Amino acid sequence: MSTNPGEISEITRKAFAAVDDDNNGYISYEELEACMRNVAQHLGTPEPTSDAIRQTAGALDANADGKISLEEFSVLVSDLFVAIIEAKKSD
Ligand SMILES: [Ca+2]
Ligand SMILES: [Ca+2]
Repeated sequence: MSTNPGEISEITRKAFAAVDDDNNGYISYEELEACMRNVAQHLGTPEPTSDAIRQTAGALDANADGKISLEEFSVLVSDLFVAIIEAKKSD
């Protein structure tokens, strides 16, 4: 998998648009919750608790305005990529 910055920002934009259900340019806590529950269902893992969702939302919402911007969301995606790359290294 290639991970050049252009591709990462493209993936970030697509992922953000997928989670931003009402297309208002921000991910609300409710949209994040729906996304996390969906992902858990797809992976067959237990649904995240309300606490886990609040924690994730709070961690992403860097300026604490109650919504997650593309900029804030991109931090999560970059972290995911770093985690994937690190995991590959240890293979
Ligand atoms: Ca939204
Ligand atoms: Ca925010």
